[in-house]
Amino acid sequence: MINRRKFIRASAFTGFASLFTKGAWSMDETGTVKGKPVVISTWDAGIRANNAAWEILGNGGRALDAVEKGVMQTESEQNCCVGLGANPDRDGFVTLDACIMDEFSNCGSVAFLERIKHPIAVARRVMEKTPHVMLVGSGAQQFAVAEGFPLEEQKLSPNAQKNYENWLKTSEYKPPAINVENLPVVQKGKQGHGPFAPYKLANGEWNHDTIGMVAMDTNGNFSGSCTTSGAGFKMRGRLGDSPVIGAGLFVDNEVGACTATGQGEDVIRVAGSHSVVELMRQGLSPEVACKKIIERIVKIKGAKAKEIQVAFLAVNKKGQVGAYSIHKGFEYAIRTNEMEKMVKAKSIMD
Ligand code: SD4
Repeated sequence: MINRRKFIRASAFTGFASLFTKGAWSMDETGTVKGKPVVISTWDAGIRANNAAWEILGNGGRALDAVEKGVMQTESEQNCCVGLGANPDRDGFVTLDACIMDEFSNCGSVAFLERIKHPIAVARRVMEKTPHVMLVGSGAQQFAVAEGFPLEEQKLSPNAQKNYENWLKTSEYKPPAINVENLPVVQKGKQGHGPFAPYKLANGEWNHDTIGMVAMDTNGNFSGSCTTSGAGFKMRGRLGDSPVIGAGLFVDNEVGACTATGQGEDVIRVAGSHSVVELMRQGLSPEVACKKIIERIVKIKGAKAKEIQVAFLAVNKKGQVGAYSIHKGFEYAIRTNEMEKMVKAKSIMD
């Protein structure tokens, strides 16, 4: 992940200095973007991922190919939020989860996968070459190697090494809070409370560890992908929502697609992305559907909702795009024929 300062500097060079300015782009008040194709993805790494996806979508290609290629870009970025350069689990190992889903409701997933650079590509092979949906752990790795994916060296990136050493100083045996920069307790610089301990990375960034991407191609077909290193310093063997079809990602070609980011345990609890798509099927706009499921999580969590971040990002068949999060701070990247932007999502809490 690049931080905000670096991102704004980079965007000035690439001619996208007005990425956050209102009204400079063509999305109407219902969130409808003009024309197809469209690709959206979570957090600021999404800008570069969307560009990679656009090489396919912009040439009339299939959404499935675009969402695979798009997030492979992020998986390749060392020092980023996703892939082998990301933060390890509490035992010091990077374990990766990913899933992919196409317009025919085919889906594939890998979880607890080690030493493989592109888990999303392995997830696609699971979808296309096996009778199964999910492969995990050593079995997933064995399958990847048999499919010709190189087994990479087991070594932390320099950034992850620093983050891990920093975390080891306290090494609290609690799941860290994911994407929580706006929590008041964090802003005061105090230790978190409750079951989740907010933390800052060694480089001063907050912990985003995931990219979710959904796209509609020129034929109006949807696909989605989601790939993650999971929560940094998680318990060994922990899986979040990202590799779980229906939680971190869901696609229904008649309706649209949704992806999630944030505290995976709480996305799984409400079958998050599937629930958003089902509300869109009933006629709710993507933004309202995302909001309703965020509200459901907040209701379930009660006072503890203050301690977690969850966000959903969705697109429907009309080309409407929407997102919602528990806390302020969630943003997503969008690319269409007419624009390339970061958008700040609405939230329930500050
Ligand atoms: C997880 N949902 O493993 C992921 C984490 C995430 O930005 O979204 N981080 O729970």
